[in-house]
Amino acid sequence: MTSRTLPRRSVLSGLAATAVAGTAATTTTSSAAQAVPAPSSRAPRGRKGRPNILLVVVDDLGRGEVGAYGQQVLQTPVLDRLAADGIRFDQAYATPTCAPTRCSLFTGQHTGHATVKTNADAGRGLSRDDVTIPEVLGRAGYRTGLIGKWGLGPERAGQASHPTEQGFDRFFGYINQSHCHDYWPTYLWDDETTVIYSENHTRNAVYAGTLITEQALAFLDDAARRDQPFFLDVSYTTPHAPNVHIDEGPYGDQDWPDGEKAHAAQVTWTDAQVGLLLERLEQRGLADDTVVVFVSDNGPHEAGANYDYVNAAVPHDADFFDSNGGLRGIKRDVYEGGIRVPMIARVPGTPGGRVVTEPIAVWDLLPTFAELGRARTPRGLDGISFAAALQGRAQRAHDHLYWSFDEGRFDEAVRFGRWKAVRLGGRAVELYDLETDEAETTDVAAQHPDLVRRAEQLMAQAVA
Ligand SMILES: [Ca+2]
Repeated sequence: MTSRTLPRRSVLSGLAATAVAGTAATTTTSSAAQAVPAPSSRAPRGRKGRPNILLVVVDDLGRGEVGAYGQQVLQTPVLDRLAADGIRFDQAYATPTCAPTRCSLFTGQHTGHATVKTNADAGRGLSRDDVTIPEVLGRAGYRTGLIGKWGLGPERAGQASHPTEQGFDRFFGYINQSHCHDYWPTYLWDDETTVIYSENHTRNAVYAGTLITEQALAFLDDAARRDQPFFLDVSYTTPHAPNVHIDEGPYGDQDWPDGEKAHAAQVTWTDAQVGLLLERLEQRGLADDTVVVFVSDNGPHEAGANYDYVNAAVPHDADFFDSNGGLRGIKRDVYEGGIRVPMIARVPGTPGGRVVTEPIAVWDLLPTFAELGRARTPRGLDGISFAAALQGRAQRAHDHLYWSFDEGRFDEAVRFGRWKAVRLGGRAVELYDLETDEAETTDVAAQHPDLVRRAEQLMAQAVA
């Protein structure tokens, strides 16, 4: 294996240093005034000064399950280190469930406008009209890969929603989002074909998460030999149910129910996989040229789930490890616990240990990555670029953020500034002041009829 020698200095350092030096302060970061490296005097070679982007998406990891967000029991040393070296987003949002988050993430639209608004929509998947992150970056010369969970379409090669039809040069993993939770699958997809592993589900067969890491590392090895920037999305399916794992990790001696030990092992295993990816970036000389973003797709779950390769449902309680970190609700809620997720980024050449408190959402990733990659940003997005926050500059704020959840009942939420409005099943709008009541305990709608009217207008506009 040969690897190309890359310039040691980050391709981003000059940009970030200039940006921070040119801005007196930012209200959104805790250490923006720290010294940053001097701008590079050398023009970046090969990749034309555009960073690689490594996006790691995990499944149902709660904000409270990460040490950097206050978790005391579950071990997440890699993510804690990533936050120390980079940025912890304190108010990062996804949607209440898997498929809508992935659609919003890839297309820059909230669930009022996205093609896949519910998990049920995932069976239909993305359309040819959807413009995705890999399409946007691919047109700008990026090599693009998705390794792991897709969950945005039916299992047929060549049709509109297939990852390789939505801009990915390389795809390995699961198409169907129910299939994603078969951790010992009989088959996985490899570009447009399937690879068969066994005739039957068996806990002794290959663990899919290990294959996901192997294929992601292979993508990075390949990327290091190319004179081309890359966008790689590694989407792990843990720590989603079922609550089973290859081993109990560091928790074998704990006097916990089996489901909690397995869940804990999933969390720490997932953290370790991120460590393997970061280590490979270093080994291949890519780390100084690569922006890393880690995010979960929704709040924590407490599903037991009886899958056909697990003999019985293995319960897990979201309160056992305080997985939502004291917020209200879990996955499938439009309260903060369902949608506010752990999100950590590392940007070479910028100060570490920063905390960004400005609200941002997964639908901001498309315009953010487009700006970083100097690609053309599509018009009409709900997302806005948070490249400024990544680079330590003052971040433009969203006017508002919108969420919906449509599984049996229609729930909506909208956030504007400090205010968060929630409407469950068409009932009266609830209003919370997140500045003083982050846990959404006290409905103040009656005291603020004007804000309730504004929330109702924003909700109506969001689905118009
Ligand atoms: Ca999920």
